[in-house]
Amino acid sequence: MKTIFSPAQQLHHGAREFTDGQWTLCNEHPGRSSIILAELEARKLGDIVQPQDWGIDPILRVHSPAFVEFLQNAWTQWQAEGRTGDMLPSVWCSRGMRTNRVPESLDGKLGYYSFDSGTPIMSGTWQAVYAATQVAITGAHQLSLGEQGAFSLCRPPGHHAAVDQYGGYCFFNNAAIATQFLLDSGCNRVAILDIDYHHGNGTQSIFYQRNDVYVVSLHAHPSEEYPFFLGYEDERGDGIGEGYNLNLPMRLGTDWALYGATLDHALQVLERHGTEILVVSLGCDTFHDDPISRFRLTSENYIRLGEKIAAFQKPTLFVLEGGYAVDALGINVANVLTGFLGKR
Ligand code: Q9C
Ligand code: ZN
Repeated sequence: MKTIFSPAQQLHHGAREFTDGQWTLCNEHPGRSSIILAELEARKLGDIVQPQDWGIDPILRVHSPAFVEFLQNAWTQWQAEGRTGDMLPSVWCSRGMRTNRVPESLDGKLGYYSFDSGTPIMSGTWQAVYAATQVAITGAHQLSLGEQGAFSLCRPPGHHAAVDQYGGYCFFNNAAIATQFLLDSGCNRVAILDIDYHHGNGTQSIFYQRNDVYVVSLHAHPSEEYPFFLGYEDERGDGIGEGYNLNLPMRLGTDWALYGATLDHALQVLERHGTEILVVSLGCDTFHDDPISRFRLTSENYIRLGEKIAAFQKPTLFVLEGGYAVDALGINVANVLTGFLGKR
């Protein structure tokens, strides 16, 4: 099974995010991919290859042209204004405000196109987020060629990114772009299984009114955890998409006993739906030692998790999302893939 990775993804390295009233070092940084790559190489889990360049069109199948153009030009415009720090928003369009006007000012645009203060744009962001989409698409292409599995080692992650909004360390929704690419390649009954600790609000919103992609997400309950404003159990899809979205939120402190059982349930639902191809938004921030999360999975649990997904017996694309306990991240991600490969 191939891992796809582009060194250009490392060009995104934001300095700080805003947490607890303080500037803290970004949790989402290049060291995350480096440690995963090192562990995959040490375990000889398959070739690590660079992505092909599929251009911008597959991105535009998911994201709006204005949003893509904003991300492409934001840093250049920021520099032209003589500003030197990372770009971070500090005001957003909220209830009662004008949500349909794009301001001319860069600070206004930042607030218009984003939803949190943890996701800086800097000099290498565009190159990295573009590369991450190509990594995701190349993984999807592997499946369309008939491969049974592929791992798109994406960073920055993607599942919080919506059609025209970024946040939660995510800019382009890599998993959604890969999924759309599979549909456009003639695949049917593609499902997304999101097992990042956080609800994939972006993925949900992209497919919410559609019946061509079934989206199932296991995550910390949004009443207690980021992103707070989406991911509740009563969100089941809208219009023709009704019944094509399933949220399985769990309380803080959840361990493998509940998590494993919930994953079994999710896979049963996907089986009943008739899923033919699976895109897994893989976050290892469900780990007990994750610095920003409060689930209690162990490194060993990730092997079992990979085995469960293997037992589902569908071609599977893993797309990397979160996971911030960097010392254990390589082991945890490699454990998922080891469990998956061992039971194929
Ligand atoms: N300092 C993923 O796991 N927390 N994203 C923001 C601001 C955001 C996590 C707090 C957590 C996002 C892909
Ligand atoms: Zn996460």
